[in-house]
Amino acid sequence: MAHLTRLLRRHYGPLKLALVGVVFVIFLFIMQRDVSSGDQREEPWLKNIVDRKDQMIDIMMGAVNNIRDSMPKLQIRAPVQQEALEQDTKSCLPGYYTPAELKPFMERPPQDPNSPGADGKAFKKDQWTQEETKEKERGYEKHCFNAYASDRISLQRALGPDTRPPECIDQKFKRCPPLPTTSVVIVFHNEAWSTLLRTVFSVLYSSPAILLKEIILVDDASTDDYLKDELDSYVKQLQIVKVVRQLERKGLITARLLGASVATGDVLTFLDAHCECFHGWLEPLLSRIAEEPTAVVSPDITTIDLNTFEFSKPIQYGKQHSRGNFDWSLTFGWESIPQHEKQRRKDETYPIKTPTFAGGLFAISKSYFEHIGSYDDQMEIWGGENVEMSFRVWQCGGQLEIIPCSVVGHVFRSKSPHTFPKGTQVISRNQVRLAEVWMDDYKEIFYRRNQQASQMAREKTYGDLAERLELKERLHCKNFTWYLQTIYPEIFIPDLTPAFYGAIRNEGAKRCLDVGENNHGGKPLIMYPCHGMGGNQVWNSREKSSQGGIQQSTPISARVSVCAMKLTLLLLSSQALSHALLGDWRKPQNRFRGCTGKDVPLHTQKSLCKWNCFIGPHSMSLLMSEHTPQGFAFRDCSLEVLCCSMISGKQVLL
Ligand SMILES: [Mn+2]
Repeated sequence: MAHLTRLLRRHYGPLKLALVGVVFVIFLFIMQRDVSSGDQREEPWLKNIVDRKDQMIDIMMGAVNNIRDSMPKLQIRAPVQQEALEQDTKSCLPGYYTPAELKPFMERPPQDPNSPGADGKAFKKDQWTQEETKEKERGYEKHCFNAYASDRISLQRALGPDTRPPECIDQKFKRCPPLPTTSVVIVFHNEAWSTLLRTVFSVLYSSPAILLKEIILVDDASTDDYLKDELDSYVKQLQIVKVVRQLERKGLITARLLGASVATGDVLTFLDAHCECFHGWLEPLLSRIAEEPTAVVSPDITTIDLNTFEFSKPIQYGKQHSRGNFDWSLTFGWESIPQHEKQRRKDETYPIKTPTFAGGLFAISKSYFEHIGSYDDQMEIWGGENVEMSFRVWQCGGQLEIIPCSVVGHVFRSKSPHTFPKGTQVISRNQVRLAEVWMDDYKEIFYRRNQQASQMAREKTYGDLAERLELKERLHCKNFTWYLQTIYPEIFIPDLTPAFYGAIRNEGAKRCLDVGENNHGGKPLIMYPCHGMGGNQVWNSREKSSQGGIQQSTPISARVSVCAMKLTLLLLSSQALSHALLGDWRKPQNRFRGCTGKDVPLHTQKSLCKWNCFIGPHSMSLLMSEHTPQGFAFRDCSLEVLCCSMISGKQVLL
């Protein structure tokens, strides 16, 4: 038996293995018969039987493990996990890192509490000479933030005491598996000297020396002289800071790929060029990646005021967190985290799952970054890459998280100071690329909202997608329905194939019915100049309906009949709309009426253009915007003339 065990514990080729298997089954059969025949025996034998059973289980377990080990691996896992395992065996002391072990790469010099912006406070100045005002204005013009203030705040400024929640401050990090090292990659283009260097110093002063492999500054073809030789020689003194340069302006995506290609750390940490890192920002990010190598983690991004450079410090208790989302224009946004996610988190050290991420500041295992397809390198300049990566990471088996104990400040600007060398259509192009690869049929909802994108998709001018589609195939990524249902079930999904959609234009005023800003239902609608870009002016019919009449119409009456059809649809779909929403609009007195006060028979096409507006508290439209799950009530006569026509819809020919 021992001989057999020894045999089984060694590795075998498939043939030998099969042979061993057969022998083993026969052996089991004999043993089993032996054991069951023993069942009838008397007491003294019982112990013997139990022993034999134990032995048999041992042998079986040994054999099972042995066979499993010798099987070819059917699934390809992220290579990073194996690397992490290797590290485990290399050097893994028990217990937790001590503060001494995690001491920063550089010690901050003593701070003058009265210096401008000290401890993260706001820069203040009351008296301005003409010269200073000019300088300030130039700064705003060039950088879209107060560079005058930034230039006067110490590059080494500290951010005051650690104000994070206590569990963040007290968080300990296991030595095993060890925290991975990181390369911090910072892309810049004509960045102000002071913001760029303050970012660098901030990393050096707040990142443990044993974890910070290097800082890589990637110059995306800056044109300012001070960012050339002067920068090169300045960072030499900082030892682990290097500059790599992209000679042609290709944008953030290729610049990051260039940075990643020269990085030597286990983890890539991407930062913007105008950031400041708070106490203990790095360890929680790296610790989460050590624990879950497929996690793509963002810090909690706090605001550095663009006017005063005041750093908004974290609060100890009761912080209301946000997570990333997107709308059907594929624009990234923030929202409060839903109740179920709040309940899952026991304290602030728990990550927050997020459907999308801002994409400016995050950390990812370098090998996982490569495994998951880094970036779509045919995306240009900027825009859409964060949403692309969000969908890709989730759909292909990773996770996107915000780590609240990691706090990094960022100067949020209200507009971009940079030019788009090929115009802003590159954003649409990037978005079409991501929609085509990751969104399946849901891409149509996006195309309805973005005419430019829709045209690119039709004309196939978005470049070659073969590599990205191949990646999706190779990684066995899940579809977009799965993403929506599992990762972002809270999202409102408009009809995939509405009977009608488009803008609703007031023919007299040439203005369009518009959802208005930040209107997620409940606010009145507005009339706004028609921009033809979709966005807040996209309306869908709520239900599919095969209404006739349009084809036979002359262009003018077609316009009218669309209105008629919408209203007819309203009647038809009334069962589908909730009563709360509808009120009692079906009562004759609550039907649409002209401003003359006369009832307008809904089926009379001719009379529609005489309408001035919809009135009455329960006047409803069956149309819904793509923003909100509910139809809107036209409550207000000031909506101007609503003799409308659908424009830019697929089935409406005007
Ligand atoms: Mn930025």
